Amino acid sequence: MEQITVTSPLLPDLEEFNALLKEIWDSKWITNNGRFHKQLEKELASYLKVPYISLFTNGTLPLITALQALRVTGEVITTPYSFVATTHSLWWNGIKPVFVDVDPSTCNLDPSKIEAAITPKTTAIMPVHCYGKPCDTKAIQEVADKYGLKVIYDAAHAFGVEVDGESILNAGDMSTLSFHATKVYNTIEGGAMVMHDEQTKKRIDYLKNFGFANETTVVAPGINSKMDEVRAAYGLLNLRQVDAAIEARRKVARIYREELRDVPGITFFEDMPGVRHNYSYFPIFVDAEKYGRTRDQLYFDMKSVDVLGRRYFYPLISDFSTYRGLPSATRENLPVAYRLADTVLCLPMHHALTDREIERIIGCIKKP
Ligand code: T4K
Repeated sequence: MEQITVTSPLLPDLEEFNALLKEIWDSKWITNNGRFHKQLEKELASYLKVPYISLFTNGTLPLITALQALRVTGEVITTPYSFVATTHSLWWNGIKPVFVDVDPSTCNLDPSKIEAAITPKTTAIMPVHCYGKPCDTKAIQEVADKYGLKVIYDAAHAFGVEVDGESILNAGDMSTLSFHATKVYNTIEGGAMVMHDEQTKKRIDYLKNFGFANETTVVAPGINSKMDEVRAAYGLLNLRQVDAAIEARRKVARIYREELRDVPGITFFEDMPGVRHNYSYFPIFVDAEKYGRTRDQLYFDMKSVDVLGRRYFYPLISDFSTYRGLPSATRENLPVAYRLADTVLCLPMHHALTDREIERIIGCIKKP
């Protein structure tokens, strides 16, 4: 039987893409703030309901660049329950990550635990809207304001997520997105940063282009993290079909919930009131005693019949060798995150899953 993967990329129509490629070829302008780059920034700002956005070549470099731009140093409070890129961005800036435990109802940084982790060296908080579920941005901002801390949201999973009609990307000082092939919206590789004002956008645009302000002036030690014209054109086409893709994902989530609601030992998240979700991931949590199999048994049983769930995010970032020695990386400090990481399994979730495939996946989970 055919393999079912955890995700499958949203691909533009090849003929339409070829037509745009022809335009790029004819123009001979293939990168460095070209026509499609400008158009994609404009269309994304409007689609995402954000004032300013800057495209990047992936979702990791905007994190690294945001820390540079805000001159974050010392210690940053962050979540261990994410993809390694979140914490790596701190490491690349010589910043010490301080892990704080997460809230079991969202998998996101628990705001009530942040204050206890603040020291005189703390300069910022880097939360993640894990699986696209919005963080408690209000509570996080309250702590940040009280201690004069910057807030940079890793919103890699949160494309198009809104709370009460407002984009979640407008929270904090900056938010970053990933447009990797595995995301709800992709430009093959790609990413972006969202900011509040024109001045900051200008500064970020300099920073992602080596720091060049004009042909002869370098205003800062920037990096090269520009998106090229080919991927910007691909992104423009995918933007036209992303709403349909999110709707298809919503239907998959609805079937999963209906079918798995009564399976003992399997739990999952419901939609949050007032939130426009993007259904980027569908994590389930396995209580081995009630379910009769551990998470890993289920994961390998599924794998043996070519149904590939993924244990996002196991192991925790704090468990990788780079971070394991940090004082905040202990199981005692992070009991919730460890429990979640030990029991989570992300089911296949994408726009192109067929009813037969969904049935096959559910069959694996319901199998006694
Ligand atoms: N912050 C957070 C919270 C993130 O989750 C991420 C990335 C970042 C920051 C950094 O953003 P980027 O710099 O990556 O833009 C994937 C992705 O590589 C990574 O982007 C993502 N998070 C992470 C959660 O997942 P893998 O190693 O699990 O992907 P991989 O290659 O095993 O692919 C998974 C499945 O997707 C495959 O089994 C099949 C399907 N697939 C994948 C690719 C690449 C395709 O069908 N076609 C493809 O081209 O990391």
